[in-house]
Amino acid sequence: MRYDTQPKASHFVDGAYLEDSAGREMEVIYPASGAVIARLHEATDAVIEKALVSARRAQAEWAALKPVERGRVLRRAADLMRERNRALSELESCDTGKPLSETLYVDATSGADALEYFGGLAGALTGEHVPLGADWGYTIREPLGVCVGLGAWNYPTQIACWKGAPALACGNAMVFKPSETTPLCALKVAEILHEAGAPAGLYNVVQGAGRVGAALVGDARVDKVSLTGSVPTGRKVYAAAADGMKHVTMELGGKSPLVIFDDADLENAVGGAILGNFYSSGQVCSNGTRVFVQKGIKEAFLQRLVERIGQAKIGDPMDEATNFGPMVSEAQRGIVMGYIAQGKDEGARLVCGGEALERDGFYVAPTVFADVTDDMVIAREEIFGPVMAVLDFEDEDEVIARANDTPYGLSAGVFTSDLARGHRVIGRLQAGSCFINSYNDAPVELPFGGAKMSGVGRENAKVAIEHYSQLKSVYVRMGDVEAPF
Ligand code: TXE
Repeated sequence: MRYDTQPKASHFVDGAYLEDSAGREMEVIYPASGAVIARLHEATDAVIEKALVSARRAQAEWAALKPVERGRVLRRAADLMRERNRALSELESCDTGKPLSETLYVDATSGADALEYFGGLAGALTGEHVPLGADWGYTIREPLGVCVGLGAWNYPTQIACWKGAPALACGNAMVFKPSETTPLCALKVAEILHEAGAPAGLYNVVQGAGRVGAALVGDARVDKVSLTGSVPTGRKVYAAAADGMKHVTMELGGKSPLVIFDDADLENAVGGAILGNFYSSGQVCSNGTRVFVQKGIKEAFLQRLVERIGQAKIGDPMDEATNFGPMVSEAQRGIVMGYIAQGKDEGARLVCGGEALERDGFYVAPTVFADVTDDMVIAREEIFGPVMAVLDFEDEDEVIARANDTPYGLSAGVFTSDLARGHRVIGRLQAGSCFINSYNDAPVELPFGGAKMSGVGRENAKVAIEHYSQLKSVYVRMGDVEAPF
């Protein structure tokens, strides 16, 4: 590998890289070849302790700054991320296997957007004055304290920033644990924040798997936990956080519906379905993996879909012409291939793909099943790979009921040229992040998060402030106190 992927040390704690080789060794595998590209160590108890102690100390110092000064640090970090976009994108591609044609545009750049947005908001975070007749009250917006971020492996830079930026803007410190599958990128985020002027210890990165995450969540010095991951892990982390009555944000999985009506613009609908199933090789939580297509447009849709999938450039993620890369890991490829076998067994019609590619790395061909029915496992469970399930429908009420018949509620999309119908249908779908004639846009200005089992709370937008701060209310009596005795 011609890129420098071995970090200076495994962790970034108290403003510097930190190693403790007593921790279990972790290998970082390049998904496009299977080669080991870095060796790290899991955080030991000593590393976790140092991270928490330094976070608490830094948080007090940081919260005492004027909010505009905090914002300036975040905006400087955003500028540094943009200046280094190419190097950060290459690292993201090494860590995840996602092609550079994606990472150059959506990873460090969306991380920078979050730093810029919340950096700009920092100075505007205030309480309010409340008139109470002769008396009055006011509120003070206070940080929560030390926040723990637990990352998934599909967007390691973005997740580190989406959690870190609002946390820091509100005056908190963060201890971030990346996914053990993609541990490299968050270290760069920590480095950049430190260089931009964040005090040592404000944003720490510690490595490890669930054990390290659980140790952080269970620590009494932690005030808030924000997880991006699967529903089973979300359940465990939410329960552990409840024990200490900690605040939580849960960004979990989904099995989202994408509804395509007969009157939809065909090319746009096919484009939306491709974005919602094959971007990042399908490893996106908000993907619209249940594609409900109205009967009148079904054959034309499938034909155009297969033609356009035929134009995918599958290959070396570092070649900028490539637009479809491997699965993140051998394990994930195994999970996806298991679902594909199940789809075949259940009698869904394989329209294209359906196999792992004969080449190095963990590639699975873009796969489409048609004639899928609601009860099939491939229509019910999150696959987290490039597998689209196409289901037929006839009318609006029917498709809404079927689309909502899932424990998940992360996203939903609709394609139609009847805008009144578009809004009406979205209004009735049970999902947090929705799209009309589009799919999978996630600008920092809009809240992102799920309904039902897909999560708790929202990331991004002004509402994220509510999840990283709390209000102190103060009653001020202007006259004498009247007591009963
Ligand atoms: O995620 P996990 P994994 C789905 C996808 C995938 C499956 C498993 O279907 O196949 O999840 O992926 C940490 N206490 N998504 O194993 O297990 C863990 O170390 C504290 C959807 O990567 O949910 C990691 O940092 N922390 C998802 C993070 O939690 C714990 C994106 C997520 O791990 C912990 C990725 C514990 N007990 C996978 N156990 C999405 N919604 O986007 C684990 N962790």
